[in-house]
Amino acid sequence: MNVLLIGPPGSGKGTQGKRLADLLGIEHLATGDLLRAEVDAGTDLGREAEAIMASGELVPDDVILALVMPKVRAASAANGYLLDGFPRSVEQAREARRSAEEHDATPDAVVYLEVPRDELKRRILARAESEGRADDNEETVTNRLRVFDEATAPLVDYYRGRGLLHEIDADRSEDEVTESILAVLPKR
Ligand code: B4P
Repeated sequence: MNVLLIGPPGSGKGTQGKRLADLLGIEHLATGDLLRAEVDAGTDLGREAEAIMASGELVPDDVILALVMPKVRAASAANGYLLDGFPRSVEQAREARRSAEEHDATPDAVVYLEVPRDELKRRILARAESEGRADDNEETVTNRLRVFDEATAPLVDYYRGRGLLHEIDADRSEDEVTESILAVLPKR
């Protein structure tokens, strides 16, 4: 099964992505984690992405697509993928669809995690205390939420129009959110 997990920063994509991929036996591909690994490894791509991520803007589409699409195709040819944090814009979604259709790797479902704004900020600032991620601070969070509203939120209508969207109330415990997602995924 191939699943896309989208939602604003702090909505629980990383948390649910790991759980669902384990439970479903599919590969967890998180574009944020892939980018942070490139930054840590000091690659050319990592150097290009580092400042962009620290400001809360989106890394350019060509960079993300080159990083993620080969992994998407390989995972789809195996047991499937849980893609967390991608696509981040309608342009990324269109490009990904073109490539996925050629390789029979299109998503079976899209899950959108909904959480009120004040709870998103609370979660991210709580993580700032424990993990110290470069983009988890008050100023960058405000920009990440603005970028989400402008670039990523239009994906909700895009996928609703394609009949793939499941909207989940993610302002609940991690276990409740996981259960709700499992309940809406197509049965295999
Ligand atoms: P990401 O790593 O995807 O960061 P994120 O949106 O903040 O989500 P994350 O998965 O970390 O947080 P989550 O909601 O799980 O991206 C970072 C940056 O990389 C972007 O700003 C961008 O620059 C770049 N990037 C990534 N993908 C890109 C793309 N496709 N195109 C361009 N650029 C891209 O969790 C947040 C916190 O909430 C956690 O501490 C968690 O413990 C907590 N939490 C989760 N569920 C909870 C619950 N039910 N109750 C209470 N707390 C919960």
